[in-house]
Amino acid sequence: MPNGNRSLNLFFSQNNFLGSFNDIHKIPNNNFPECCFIGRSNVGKSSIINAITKTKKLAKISKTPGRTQSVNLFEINKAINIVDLPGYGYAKISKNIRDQLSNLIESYITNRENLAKVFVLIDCKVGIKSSDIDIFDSITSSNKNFSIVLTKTDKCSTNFIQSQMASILTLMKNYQKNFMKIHACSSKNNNGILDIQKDIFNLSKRHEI
Ligand SMILES: Nc1nc2c(ncn2[C@@H]2O[C@H](COP(=O)(O)OP(=O)(O)O)[C@@H](O)[C@H]2O)c(=O)[nH]1
Ligand SMILES: [Mg+2]
Repeated sequence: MPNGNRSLNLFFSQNNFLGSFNDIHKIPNNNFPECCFIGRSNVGKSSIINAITKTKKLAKISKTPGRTQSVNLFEINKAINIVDLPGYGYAKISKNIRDQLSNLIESYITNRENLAKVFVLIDCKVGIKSSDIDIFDSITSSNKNFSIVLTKTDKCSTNFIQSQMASILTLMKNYQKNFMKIHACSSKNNNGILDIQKDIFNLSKRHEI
């Protein structure tokens, strides 16, 4: 399927930024299924949303970790929402703000009714940290589904990517009920982005019925 991604790129290019929100009760509800991207600061959340939607405009790529401190909502093709969540685990912001952000993330995951899937981003080189485990636990206690996305694979060898995936899959045995899949991708060379686009597209179809 050499041009298999052309129609998906077209699908994702129909997108709208609906706004940034600091209070989960203020996020508008258009009743489309929603997926969100979450992960430690600097893991590549904004870059991956840009890569998926094939635009540089949508998510502001911050070179300063911890800068994105609100919930950013995008609507794709009047069919599905994508959410860019604030990063966690960034040591250089005050404990007060860190607590506020983790409350915002937790409250979003727990209360957002149309949230169909959480993509937890893990930097391939860095691997899983305890703050990621806290997120897996929050997601599973809210009984939401999640997939893991290994990011920045352009910086790692194929062998390293394989071994990182294998060790994460071992850990995921503890999360069998809610863990769906592991993706490996790079927003720099676009490897693996098509796979994530397909996943999100399927999510929008499943909820049309
Ligand atoms: N090499 C490489 N760098 C990346 C990739 N994705 C993001 N980055 C870089 O990592 C930094 C943080 O990315 P960003 O998307 O802002 O991360 P966020 O804080 O999670 O939103 C930026 O300097 C990006 O250019 C990738 O796939 N490969
Ligand atoms: Mg960001």
